[in-house]
Parts: sequence; structure tokens; C-alpha cells
Amino acid sequence: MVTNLPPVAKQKWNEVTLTRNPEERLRLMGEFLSLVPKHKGTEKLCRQVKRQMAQIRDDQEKQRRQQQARKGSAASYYVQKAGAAQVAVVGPPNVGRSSLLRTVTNSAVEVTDWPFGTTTPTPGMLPYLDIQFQLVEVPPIVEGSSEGRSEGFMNLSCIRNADAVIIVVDISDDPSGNYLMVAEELDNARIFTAKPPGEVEIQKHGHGRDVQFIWEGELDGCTKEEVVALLNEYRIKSALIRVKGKVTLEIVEDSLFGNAVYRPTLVLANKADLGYDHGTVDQLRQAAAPLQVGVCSFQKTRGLQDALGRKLFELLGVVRVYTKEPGQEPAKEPIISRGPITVGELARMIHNDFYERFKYARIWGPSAKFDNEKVGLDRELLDGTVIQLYA
Ligand SMILES: Nc1nc2c(ncn2[C@@H]2O[C@H](COP(=O)(O)OP(=O)(O)O)[C@@H](O)[C@H]2O)c(=O)[nH]1
Ligand SMILES: [Mg+2]
Repeated sequence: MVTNLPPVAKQKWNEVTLTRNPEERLRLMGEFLSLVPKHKGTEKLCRQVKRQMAQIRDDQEKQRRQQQARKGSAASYYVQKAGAAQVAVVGPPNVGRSSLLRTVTNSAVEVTDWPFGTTTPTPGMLPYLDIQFQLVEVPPIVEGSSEGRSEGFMNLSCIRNADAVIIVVDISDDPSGNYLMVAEELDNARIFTAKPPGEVEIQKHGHGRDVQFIWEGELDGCTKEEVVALLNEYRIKSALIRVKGKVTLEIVEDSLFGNAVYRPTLVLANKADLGYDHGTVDQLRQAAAPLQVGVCSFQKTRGLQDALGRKLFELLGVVRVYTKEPGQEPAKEPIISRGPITVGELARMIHNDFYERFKYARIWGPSAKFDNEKVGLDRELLDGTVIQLYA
């Protein structure tokens, strides 16, 4: 259900969104909380706002410390992306994240017998077919990470920055309980591991009184008028709203309180070599559904690199397209898309100019009805297609 906030609270939230200054934001958020009636329906919202406040305070503290510390001395938490996708490897302490990176990537990260052995995000590349996935070991997630415990904010923003997530648990150490703990911390940080039925993007305009919709989906259980009325209550009079998938009024209101992201996720239960019973695995599968759960041993399972590469390839819906010049061999390195891609989107990826001046394309391979087929902007490209663009 939508939270049914009183109008004064909605107005206050509008003031919050208009403010960039952190101190001012904190003050207004505090005022907002005092205007929210406390009941079951608003619990989640209050927690979310408190978490945002904690994060602002934490950022301020970090900035203070950074200004004191000499420039460049602090290790960087941000891992530059490389390869087809960045995949965050996350889990509670000691489950084997470092061991996974050592087994399936080129990383020489240290495996330790003590928890919290890895204290900064550490990358490694996993080769698969002719591409590579970048795995990043994120320091442990603990209960309270989403409230800032144990560098929680930094670790969670590192996960948010990735394109996909692998949650690792230890099959011999309460795997469902630990999975649920990690899942809850991610959820609190508004990193969703299951694809939401719908999404809205709201672009606010400073002036005018016009709410426009771009339809890439539909509203579910509410009308356009109700959406406009809800936005009006939050003092949003003029905006561009992109509707994707099936969007409920709750999804619209949720989107006003901070940005949720969806990251495709796999669950790996490690240390299968220690033995386990099937009840434990069933319980984990139930807890993690609809996510896929793999049971393995990072130290003993053979062919782990290839199996994990294949899983990530599927999870991310990777499509490789090879460009070609007339009379020449196709490029060795593919252009990579995560998810379906059309000729037009590919042209835009290469250069906007290509898209603007596009005449037609010729394609070979899985998307072509026959070799050298002439196609337009709308043709969808499947993995392994060779393409020549004419402008
Ligand atoms: N039996 C067994 N132990 C493992 C396996 N993978 C990791 N470990 C052990 O688990 C401990 C933690 O490993 P590490 O990779 O450092 O975990 P991290 O803290 O999640 O990075 C170490 O003592 C490893 O030797 C495995 O597949 N089987
Ligand atoms: Mg480690």
C-alpha cells in the first residue's frame, strides 16, 4: 500500500529533494520524520530515511578525515570497470570470496583463515570464450552494513556500482540464515536482486504544470490521474515520467524516496567438499528463490571457471557483436551488450554520428535470414552476429 502521508509531510519531502546542502538536508529530513505518523505502513519509509541520514553524516565524516589525511594516501574504494561486466562477490566473513577469485580469476588475493582478511575491494578477471568478466571481492557484509557498520556504506555502494552480484555463503555454516542476512542488507540499501515488475524514471522540471508520460510499459492497478495526483501531493507539478514494465502506485511513490537499482544475482554455496545434507540445500533454495543457487567447492570443484563464466553470460544476457569493414575479416574483439540490442542501439553505442547518418547494415550469422542480409535500425542482433554498417 502507498504510505498515505499527511500533506505537510509530502511538502516537506519536496523541500528535502530541492536541497543539496548536506546540513540543510539533514535538518529537513529530521523535520520530515517528525511529520510522519508512526504505524506499520510507514515503518519501512522511516528506516529508509534514517539510513539516508546516517549515510549523509558518514559522508561528512569521511570528507573531514580525507581533508586531514594527505592527498592520495587513502586507498581507493572505487574499482575501475573492465571487461564485459563488473560482478561484485559478496557475503559474510570467511565464506571463501578470496578463494573464488584465486580459483577463477588472475587475482592473487590472499586467502586467510581469519575473518575480515580482505579490507578493500579487490578485482580479478575471469576469462570466458573471447570475453572477460571482472569479479570484485567486496569486504564482508555483516548485520547492520546498511546502517554503516563495518564500512557498510562503502561496501554497499561498491556493490551498487557493479553490474551483477554473486552472493557467497558457506554450506556448512547456516547458509539460509546468512543468505537472508545479506539479502536484507542489500534490500535495505535498495539494491534489488529480483527484477521488479516495473520501473519509473521521474525527471522533474522546475517550471510548468505538465506531467507527461513516456510509455514503455503500463500502469498496474492505478490510473494516470492517480499518478499525477500523487505527484501533486509531493509538489511535483511538471515532470517527464518514463513507465517501464508494470508500474503500481507504490512503485511510483517508492521512486520518490531514493534510487533503487536492480542487479542480477547468483547465489553460490561454497565448501561442498565438507559434506552437507539435502535438506540444507532445499532450505537455501527456498530462501533464495527465484535466484539460482549453485552448490560447489571453490577449492575442489573442477571446471569452475568455465561453469561460472557460462552462468554469468546467461544471467547478464550477454550479446557479442562483431563489426566488419568491407572486404575485411570481422573484428577480433566483440562489442558487448548486456541484454537485447538492435542495429540502431549498436550504431549509437559506436558513435552517435553513425546513428544519425545510418543508411543500412549487412549482417551474417544467427540474426540473419541469410548471409549478407540487408537490414534496418530495428533488427535485433543475437549473440555472435557479424555486422557491417553503411552511413
Ligand atoms: N573446505 C573448504 N574450505 C574453504 C573453501 N574455500 C575457502 N575455504 C576456507 O575458508 C576460509 C576463508 O577463505 P577466504 O577465501 O579467505 O574467505 P573470504 O573471507 O570470504 O574471502 C579459509 O580458511 C579457506 O581455506 C572450500 O571450497 N572448501
Ligand atoms: Mg577475503
